[in-house]
Amino acid sequence: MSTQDSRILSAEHARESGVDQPWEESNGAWWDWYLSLAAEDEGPVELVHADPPAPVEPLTTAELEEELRTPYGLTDELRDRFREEGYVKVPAVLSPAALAAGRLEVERLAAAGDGPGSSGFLSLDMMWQGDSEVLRLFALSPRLGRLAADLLGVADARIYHDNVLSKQPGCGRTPWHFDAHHFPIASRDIVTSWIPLQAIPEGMGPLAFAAGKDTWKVAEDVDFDSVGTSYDRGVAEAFGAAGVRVDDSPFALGEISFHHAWCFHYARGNRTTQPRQVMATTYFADGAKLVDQPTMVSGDYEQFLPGARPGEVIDTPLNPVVSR
Ligand SMILES: O=C(O)CCC(=O)C(=O)O
Repeated sequence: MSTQDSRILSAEHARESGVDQPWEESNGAWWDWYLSLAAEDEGPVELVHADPPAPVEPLTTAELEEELRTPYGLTDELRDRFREEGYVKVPAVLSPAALAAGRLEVERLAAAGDGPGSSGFLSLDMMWQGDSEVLRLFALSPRLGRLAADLLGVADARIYHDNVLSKQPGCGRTPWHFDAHHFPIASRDIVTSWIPLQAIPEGMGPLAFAAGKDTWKVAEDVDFDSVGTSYDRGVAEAFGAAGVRVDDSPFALGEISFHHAWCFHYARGNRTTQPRQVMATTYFADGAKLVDQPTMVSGDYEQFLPGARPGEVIDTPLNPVVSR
């Protein structure tokens, strides 16, 4: 698919290039649209051979539950880094055997479904509501939920949604964006954990972050473009001109990142022969409200916050507290 292809939007959405309208299609279609807003990666497009992750005996469900329940022990240095930079990469959060259990499950579910959309990006969301005990344990993990609450500096965190983000070999860039743009939650206390299920070398498209808690202001005046790549290019130019530090470093096995909802991030395409398998879970502060007017950029939010009412505190059965 051409990255300029605006046919991914329905006729009505394409006619109106504004975003003040609800998203009317599936979450998978939302990702296909979103990736169509990315400019092409620079450099060669040939795929580089990568071996599958080395086989590791996965944890049993009971062992996984224990690991995902046990607190991590966040250091002040990592917490302060998150608050200064808007993101942090936390080392050795999960064991290779826990990640192996997650990866096996993601591969099973990816094979069972309809496969990735036209972009080569497979997004499976709300997996904790499905039949997978393993993905439920990851999504509702107190270890991860407590890390989210402590980084945000709030008493408790609720889950907004979980996602499997499988970027197939050859899938292009994820464009520059910040999540607050598409989260319909009226709070600054929102964070996403990004959990690679294998090490992610540079060529596989590690999530990359614009450092600095106020860096979003640098791109504040770039107009959002719902049909072309000008927003992605405009944000990159604004950051380049302002000398913003971009952290596009690889992820070691077990390392996971947390990015604040106002932290700009993007990911290069996957130029390797292996799928880039990731889980991502978004958390928000207990007590936060739904915004007054969700838009199409909010995606299929009613799936994630069923029954939540504009302007009211979010407290639905699909958004339990996960920090304890
Ligand atoms: O995995 C990707 O390429 C993008 C993920 C992302 O933007 C996010 O988790 O906030």
